[in-house]
Amino acid sequence: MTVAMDARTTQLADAHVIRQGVERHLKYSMGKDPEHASRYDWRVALSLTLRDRIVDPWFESTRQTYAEQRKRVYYLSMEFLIGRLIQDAVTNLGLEDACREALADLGQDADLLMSEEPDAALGNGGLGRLAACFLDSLSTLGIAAYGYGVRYEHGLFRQSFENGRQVEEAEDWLQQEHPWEFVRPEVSFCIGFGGSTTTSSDGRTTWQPAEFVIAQAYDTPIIGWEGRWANTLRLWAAKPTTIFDLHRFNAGEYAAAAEPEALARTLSRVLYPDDTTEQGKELRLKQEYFFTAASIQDLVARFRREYDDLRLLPERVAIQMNDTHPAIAAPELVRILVDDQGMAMAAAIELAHGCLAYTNHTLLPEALESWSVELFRRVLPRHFEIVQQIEAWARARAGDVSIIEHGVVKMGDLAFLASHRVNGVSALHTELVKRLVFRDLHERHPERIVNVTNGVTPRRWLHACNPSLRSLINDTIGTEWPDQLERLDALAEHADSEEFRHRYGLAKRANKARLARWLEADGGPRIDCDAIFDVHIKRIHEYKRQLLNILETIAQWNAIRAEPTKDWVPRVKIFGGKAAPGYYMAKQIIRLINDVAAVVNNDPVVAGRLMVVYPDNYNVSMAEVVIPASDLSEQISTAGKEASGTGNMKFALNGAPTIGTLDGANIEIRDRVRPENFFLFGLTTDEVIERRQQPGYARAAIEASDRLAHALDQVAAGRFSPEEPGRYRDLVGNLYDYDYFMVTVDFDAYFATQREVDAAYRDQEGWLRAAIMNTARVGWFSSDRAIRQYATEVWGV
Ligand code: 26Q
Repeated sequence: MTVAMDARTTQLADAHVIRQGVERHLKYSMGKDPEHASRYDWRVALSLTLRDRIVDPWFESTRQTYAEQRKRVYYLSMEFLIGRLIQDAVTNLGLEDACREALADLGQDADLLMSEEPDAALGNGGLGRLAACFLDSLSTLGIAAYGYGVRYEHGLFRQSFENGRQVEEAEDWLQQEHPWEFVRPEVSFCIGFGGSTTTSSDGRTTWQPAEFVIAQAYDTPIIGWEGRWANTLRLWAAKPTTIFDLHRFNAGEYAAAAEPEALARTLSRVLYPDDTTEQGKELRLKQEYFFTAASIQDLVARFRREYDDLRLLPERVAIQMNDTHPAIAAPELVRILVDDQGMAMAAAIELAHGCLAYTNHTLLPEALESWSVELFRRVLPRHFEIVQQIEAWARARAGDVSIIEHGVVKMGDLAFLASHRVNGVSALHTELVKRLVFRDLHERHPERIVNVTNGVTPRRWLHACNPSLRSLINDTIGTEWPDQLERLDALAEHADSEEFRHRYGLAKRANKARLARWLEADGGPRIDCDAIFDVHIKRIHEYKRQLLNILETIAQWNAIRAEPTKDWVPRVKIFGGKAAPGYYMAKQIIRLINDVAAVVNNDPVVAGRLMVVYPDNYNVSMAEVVIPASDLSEQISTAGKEASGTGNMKFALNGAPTIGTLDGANIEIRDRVRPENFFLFGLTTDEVIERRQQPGYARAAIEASDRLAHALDQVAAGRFSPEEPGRYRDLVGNLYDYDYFMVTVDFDAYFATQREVDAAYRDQEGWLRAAIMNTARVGWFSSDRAIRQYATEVWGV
């Protein structure tokens, strides 16, 4: 048989099995006959069918891990932004065509079903999406691993716009059946809070918590590339120890009877919609402890089932803390070893230290977690004592260090000192972590901080989301690249082929048309596919400088109006992103973008040559449509503020050159794609620090730039908010007086670089060449490479 016939036979067989599975689940899991089944029923039946296909490799992976007594990696994260899972399963199992065929036989449209799956949005942004990409790579590489997190009832809020303003609504992904998970009622742990500690005459301390909740496990299998391996994402839901107060119910106090349940459930009810500031203090601390304690207790129990000797822990267990949110893992592990297992304190700390590692994701001082001693002690009295012990242990080794200082517990310092490795997420960020965040600790432990630059999974971020480019790549260099992404390098030589460039251009064009259709269906305006699709999608934050982008838009609008007959390169500015609900400035920026869109998009003089579109509720699924359609990637953070960025990698991979600053992973991307294929502008990190010392730097920058001054005057005077002329007076005033993020200082360079982009885009052949070089040169940014680095440099697996 030929290879092609072989493949066709397999596909037919797969399609047959899928079809049978869907029919069976429709009937026996959903209780529907095909005549009366809704699209929801079909979708869940499909998901269950795919899940069935994952179970065997999942069992096999677990068996192998036990048989070989492998070291396991535990990835603890408050966030897992995994998005939709049907496409993911189909991609990794190689069932794309079979699925489509099976569903067509059943009279169903596979793409439609998949597009109706709700996003699992258990995260805010980069840190949560990174955790999801890492799970994908851990399974692809066949590393025995567990993701541990919280099964939030409500993921990140739904965003809509009312008169341009962000409005938040509770997200409700669990309203519908979530077919991917297995509930594990038998895997539950009792998690305590509050109370006090007592020390007996033999010196043993015990903790008597004042209240308890149950942490119950829900497992989602995570299948790797080609279904070779599967790991588990275990999410904890909070349940009450007593479900219901029957006495109160019988006394007619119906609401009060349900109180124990309501109270416990708040612990896993919502994801904190904030990625900068600490807030909701007590509940947040309890959430962190809740999922971390359950995870540590679970992994120790698993270890105990296999081994008698606790001293083997660091050989068999690696615990990665995704930022400081799970840093309570350190005292919790020590507490279990000392209080439950009877080990000596110093030995226990030593063992914990051998297991733990910590990834830092931020340089923003306001995002570094700290808890007041009063709160910490009240909620976790025993852990407070242990933190003091860890501090003393660290002092004995490294001198005058502190975790508790000025009445607060510094979680970054705790995570650093309790870990044997600490890593930054890009080369620059790692250097800045050494220089700024942990300067003193780094001097004392110069070997501890290492760099592991982030990565993204090419399965989701190229193979699945960009079918047109995927087939071109397959035709050109073969199909081995999804788990060996550096093979994309072989595309570079094809950049010289006119034929290849043409086909690459057609793929991009198809994606742009797909986005244009999606936008219109979403209620957005019709956009011109000949225009540059210039995309800025990420959380809204002052340091990410969406304000710089919209001010440049205004300046360009002015330029077009001044010379309406000139041959302008058409551009569509696409924004996407949510602001933390309490972040006033970020919300003002959202409103300004929407206000500018209303004016610019309806200006007959501009006639569609410049448009601003801002679809609401940006999420993973939107990114999957937008990124493949992008021509230009906006990565314009103030230098020194974006730890890494991962969107930057996804854009480059999908053939959108970057306009950006020397910040985070941009620097490494530029090194690889080469400077001529990257639009660089702006102050460097050191220049930013220096400029801040100069009094009146913002005012000076504004006075030196007519373009900027004019745009700011328009905003301040209400040109985009005629019904409320003073709406943006604060926003503009703040720029004059306190432009901390250097929007004014970088404005002229940004504007000029955007004009270079225009010129470059006019030369379509040159542009395509640059786009191809971006795809070809960023294979290194696969999360497989990042995970390999963690495996050797951090975990020792
Ligand atoms: C802390 C306390 C209370 C409430 C919320 C938080 C909180 C929540 C989320 C603090 C930080 C975050 C998220 C941070 C984050 O996403 N950081 C991003 O991490 C990416 C992965 O490393 C990087 O690429 C980005 O540069 C970084 O901004």
